[in-house]
Amino acid sequence: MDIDILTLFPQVFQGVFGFGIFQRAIEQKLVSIAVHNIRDYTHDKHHTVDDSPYGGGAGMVLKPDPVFEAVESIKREAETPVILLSPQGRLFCQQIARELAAYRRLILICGHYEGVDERVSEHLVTDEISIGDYVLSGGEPAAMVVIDGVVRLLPGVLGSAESLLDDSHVGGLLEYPQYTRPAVFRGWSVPEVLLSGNHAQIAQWRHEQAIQRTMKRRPELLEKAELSPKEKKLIERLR
Ligand code: J9Q
Repeated sequence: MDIDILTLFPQVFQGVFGFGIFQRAIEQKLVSIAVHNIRDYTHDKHHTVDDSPYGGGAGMVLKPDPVFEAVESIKREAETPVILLSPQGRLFCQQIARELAAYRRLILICGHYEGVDERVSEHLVTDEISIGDYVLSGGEPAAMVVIDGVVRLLPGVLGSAESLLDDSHVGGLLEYPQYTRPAVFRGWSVPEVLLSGNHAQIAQWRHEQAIQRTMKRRPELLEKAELSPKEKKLIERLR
């Protein structure tokens, strides 16, 4: 997959993709990431990228022309999504990550905190994505989140063990608690059942923990989760 990032702050991405799964994926040519400075697509002496809003008000708005020119400079197929990261977008989730992972190429535009000329959203962008309801100073951290979520789904990026683990997450429940050595740390013991060697009992305990945790911390996830009749009974019992 080829990913193009359009930003006013290309330095922010320096080094971000140099570690872990990204580094491997890039080395294996499974992904290629190009960062473009929107300012390079201005033509005036001062390389102006933003201006005050028509109608008045505080702050600056990202001008449309350099953004259009930057996108148009990228060779792309007609179906390539042009994605604006903005608080007005649809909320990023695993389903959207899967959807985006199916494309050959993605173009991501990092907006300004103060806003982007609406003609960019209306006539250039094909998809607008938000990573949640909080204020960021720009779309850059949101682009990193989306890229992380998408790249790990590309064939060959994760090892088979990690992929297997990943599949189990998609059931819609939170994870059960994990422990590693030592069995007693500062007086806090690992739950007895995990040391028992009884794999059926361990699996059942983990499943109960996942359901209990989800009930307590993210009850709205349970509403959407695909649950077996057995699981529904268990929830009733735990309630
Ligand atoms: C560009 N707050 O916030 C949440 N998802 C994206 C954003 C965002 C923001 C400001 C500028 C994107």
